[in-house]
Amino acid sequence: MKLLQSVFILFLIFISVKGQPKRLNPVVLVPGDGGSQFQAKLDKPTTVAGYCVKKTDYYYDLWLNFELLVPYIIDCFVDNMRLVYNPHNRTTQNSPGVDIRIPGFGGTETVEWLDHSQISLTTYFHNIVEALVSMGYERNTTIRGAPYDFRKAPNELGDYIKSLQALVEETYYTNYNTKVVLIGHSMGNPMTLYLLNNMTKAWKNKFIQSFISLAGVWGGAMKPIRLMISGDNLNVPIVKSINVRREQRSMPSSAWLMPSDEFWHPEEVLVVSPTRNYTIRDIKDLFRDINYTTGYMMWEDTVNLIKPLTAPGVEVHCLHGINVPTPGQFVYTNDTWHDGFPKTLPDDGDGTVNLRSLVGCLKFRYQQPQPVFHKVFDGAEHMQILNRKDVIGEILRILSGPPHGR
Ligand SMILES: *[C@@H]1O[C@H](CO)[C@@H](O)[C@H](O)[C@H]1NC(C)=O
Ligand SMILES: *[C@@H]1O[C@H](CO)[C@@H](O)[C@H](O)[C@H]1NC(C)=O
Ligand SMILES: *[C@@H]1O[C@H](CO)[C@@H](O)[C@H](O)[C@H]1NC(C)=O
Ligand SMILES: *[C@@H]1O[C@H](CO)[C@@H](O)[C@H](O)[C@H]1NC(C)=O
Ligand SMILES: *[C@@H]1O[C@H](CO)[C@@H](O)[C@H](O)[C@H]1NC(C)=O
Ligand SMILES: CC(=O)N[C@H]1CO[C@H](CO)[C@@H](O)[C@@H]1O
Repeated sequence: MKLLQSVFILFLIFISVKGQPKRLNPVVLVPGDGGSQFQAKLDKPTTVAGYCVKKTDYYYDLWLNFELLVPYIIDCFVDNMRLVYNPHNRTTQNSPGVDIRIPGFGGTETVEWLDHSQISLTTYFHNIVEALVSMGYERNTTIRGAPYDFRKAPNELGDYIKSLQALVEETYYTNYNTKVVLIGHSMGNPMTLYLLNNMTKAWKNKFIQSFISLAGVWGGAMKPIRLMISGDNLNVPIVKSINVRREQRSMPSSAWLMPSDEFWHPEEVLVVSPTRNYTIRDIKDLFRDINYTTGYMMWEDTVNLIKPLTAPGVEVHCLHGINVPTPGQFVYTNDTWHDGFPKTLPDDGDGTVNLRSLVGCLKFRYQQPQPVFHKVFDGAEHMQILNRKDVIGEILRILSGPPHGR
């Protein structure tokens, strides 16, 4: 009798454990600068060269498409990808006659690869997604992607921020009211912070499990300053920096990612020109002296979007690299000022973002009751951090932690 009872109780326990499988917290991926695919359709009034296509009756891959980055053709690409700033209403528009769309919102495909051909050179969140799938996650249901027009900053991405909020809510509900983990990379982190700073405590408690930030740009970086002054070929050797500058400096996101005076000392020299030095207080003079006052207006539009840096009010896992030489100061000579490539003095960081900005998440520790975990990966370069086994292992560990959030 006693034995039968025990067996019955065991049976009941078995049923209840089986009936309530541990639910994985669904994940929403928020990509960084350059981390979303773009498609374009053209009906242009003019082109920059005779060999540029003027009209298409279909959408084609604009970013990332290596075929468009070869010499000469890249001039067409730059003209199609650039934004036009309107100083009266302080907003940007696509280049005349260029219709842009960002495919795949909600799915993972267009943030797993930057290029349709899905060659390994352009994997983005792919290795992380593959690892999640191997632990039981499923693309498009428990892993979602939130691509966006990375040329713009949150002041012009109101619709995107709303869609991101809606995606989090939808993902929560379609996964039996299970809280969502946000994973951001690079600029995707200040973007996510912008959303979270704008949501109520009640909303965050209901929908958000945690926020995993990879290589977060919490206080800007030096690299966008060089990009604004003289362009940046993004290490694609066949591309000349000056040829892509027109497009790069037209992006409000480039202005948004410039160094923050919360992280750079007012006396520190950021740029040396043949005639003077520029510090964080000289941004206005800098843009005047390089004859790009539009850049200054975009800087004004974006400088306070996440400043003062304010904790997201959710559990944070802050992961980033260290010990990779990262642009620290730019020295221009008469020969290079301001259309040539400067001598670049190194700072610590992940190759793209300066260390002081990467560790900006530590400020959250004193601002919120939720824990802020911090893990640094030696030599994890800004893009490679998405492919590193130790980083992916850490993400899996966080996601398989104790189940909560129901
Ligand atoms: C800003 O002005 C331009 C040019 O007049 C116009 O096309 C655009 O729609 C305006 N943008 C907004 C957000 O009002
Ligand atoms: C995810 O959704 C996209 C479009 O929304 C689709 O192309 C893709 O095949 C889907 N992937 C899976 C694994 O269902
Ligand atoms: C500019 O900055 C450099 C490096 O910090 C310094 O050596 C130099 O004296 C400064 N020049 C001027 C004109 O302030
Ligand atoms: C400054 O930029 C304007 C507009 O882009 C251009 O017309 C002008 O020639 C430039 N001036 C100098 C000194 O480069
Ligand atoms: C750079 O140009 C300025 C102004 O043209 C000149 O005064 C200075 O001597 C030049 N410096 C060098 C190192 O050539
Ligand atoms: C809670 C909160 O701050 N909500 C704001 C988020 O942003 C929208 C649009 O800017 C505002 O209308 C909300 O009040």
